[in-house]
Amino acid sequence: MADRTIETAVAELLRRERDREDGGKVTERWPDLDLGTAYRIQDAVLDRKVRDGETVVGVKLGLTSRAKQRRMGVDVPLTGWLTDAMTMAPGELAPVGRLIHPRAEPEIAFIMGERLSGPGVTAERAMRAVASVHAAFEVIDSRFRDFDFTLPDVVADNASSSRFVISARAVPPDGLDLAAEECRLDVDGRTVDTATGAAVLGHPANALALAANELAGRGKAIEPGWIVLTGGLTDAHPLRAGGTLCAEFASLGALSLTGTT
Ligand code: 0L1
Ligand code: MG
Repeated sequence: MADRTIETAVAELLRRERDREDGGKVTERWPDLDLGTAYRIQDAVLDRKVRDGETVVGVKLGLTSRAKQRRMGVDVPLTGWLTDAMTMAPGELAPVGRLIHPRAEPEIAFIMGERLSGPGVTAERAMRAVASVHAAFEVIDSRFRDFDFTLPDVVADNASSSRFVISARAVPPDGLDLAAEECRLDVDGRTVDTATGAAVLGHPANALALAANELAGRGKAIEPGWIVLTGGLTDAHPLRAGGTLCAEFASLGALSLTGTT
């Protein structure tokens, strides 16, 4: 990054995504980058994408599990944007050949039935706004070398967002115990991880409420019809061309994701 302006950071992050190139942290050149400015960089990247024709389809939470926070060395959850260009249909091959160093993680996703606007949103209020619950995979692809970042870096980089897929099967939220929802993750037919929904801030509804309250600070709300990815239940695993990840959820069903060149 050549200097300390939002415009320079935005241009560099967009260039790396386009050119499939990772690089050093924003904070190497801008050590006192604060969280508010990092979110302004994130919003400005989104504005550029929207100007270029992309549409916002939802929001994502990142670093909502303690295990992942410990591994990435960042102990605060964050939010980012989802656009139509990141969306994959179930069964669609993930274009890993067009990405930098993709990793994938199973998540619980919501489709919103009502607008959810903070501040002061509780987990109970958040769940009442949910229309349906889905199994999901997120493909993350940090624009920083070796996924090495601080909190302001990963916020500026839209929480490493790249692609995502949610199951076609829509499960009504009533009657689900999402804290106890079990998930088994297989990579190329071998079980590598298991978790429950409690891994996501104790309950995925806590992540949804957190997103609504964080967005309120940016003058925004979660809109009806939007998708919310609540955060990885397990560690993220490398996604390779020809490799397949399969997440088997107890109530939400199974979802698989295969990479291609
Ligand atoms: O969705 C996520 O949890 C990713 C947040 C950013 C951290 C990472 O790149 O692992
Ligand atoms: Mg994620």
